[in-house]
Amino acid sequence: MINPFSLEGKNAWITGAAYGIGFAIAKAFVEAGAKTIVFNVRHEEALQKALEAYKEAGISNVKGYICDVTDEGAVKALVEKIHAEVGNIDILVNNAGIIKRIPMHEMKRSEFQQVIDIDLVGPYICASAVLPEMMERREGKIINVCSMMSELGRETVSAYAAAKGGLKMLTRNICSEYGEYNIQCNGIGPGYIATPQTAPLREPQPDGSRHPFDSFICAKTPAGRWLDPEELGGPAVFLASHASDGVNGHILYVDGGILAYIGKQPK
Ligand code: NAP
Ligand code: GCO
Repeated sequence: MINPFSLEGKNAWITGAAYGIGFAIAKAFVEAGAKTIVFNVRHEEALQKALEAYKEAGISNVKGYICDVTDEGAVKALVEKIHAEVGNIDILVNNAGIIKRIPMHEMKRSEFQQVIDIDLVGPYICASAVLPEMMERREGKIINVCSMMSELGRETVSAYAAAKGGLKMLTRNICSEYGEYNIQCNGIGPGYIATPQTAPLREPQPDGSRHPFDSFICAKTPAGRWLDPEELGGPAVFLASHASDGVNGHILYVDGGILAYIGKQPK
């Protein structure tokens, strides 16, 4: 009896998986039997640090490369290198992303563009690079890391929300255009996760009190807490495995119920 959730023999490329959500997804994939994890970062120092972290986590079937997801030539070269050194790319997780928290009317065009380039154009570049081989093999999994901001807005994150909203529709369009090749493209929509990206929103105030945003998010989450990156592992394994072969164009929100909840009434 084949376990539909197994990733045995599968190679997964998780962009930006040096730490945070991508690193947690990589660990979950390895636990599900993945053959090789590939990740990419922008700088040598981050690469060495990440390889150390994988080693400390007991993960040896991992290869790291330097590649900026916005650099089309570098991405195409990386995909060729992965094919030569690792083999097929069975699973692509478009995880790499940044956020800039600046009031829109104060945000420079270049700042807005940088978020769009990394969070939306990057996934387009990486997916376009892996699709030809997946089409040839008539099999593949693409998982785009979306966000609460694929559905909701908030002050200061206009570029990020525009990118993540676009990423939701890019996910649906890849599903529509490539489903006939037995390629499933889905999104995973984390809620508020405790990673370096959200650290500024959780830092205690100078007087030692809780960051107001920390209290706000806990009031907006039914469980009253931030989620851990590891809580994304199971849903990501599901979307990467044959268990989800019938799921396509779906955004699987892993938000602890934020999107379903009006928020805890202040006492
Ligand atoms: P993170 O801790 O900031 O990690 C982001 C990773 O992406 C880092 O390894 C970073 O490497 C890499 N990266 C950034 N720009 C890159 C580029 N141009 N090329 C290659 N790698 C690049 O973020 P995270 O919290 O783990 O978030 C991961 C993904 O989940 C992002 O897409 C984020 O938008 C999304 N997300 C996060 C949350 C949350 O609450 N944390 C919730 C929903 C969605 P460097 O060290 O080079 O910057
Ligand atoms: C923010 C946070 C969020 C999270 C995540 C929510 O400033 O509101 O950074 O954007 O990163 O995307 O799902």
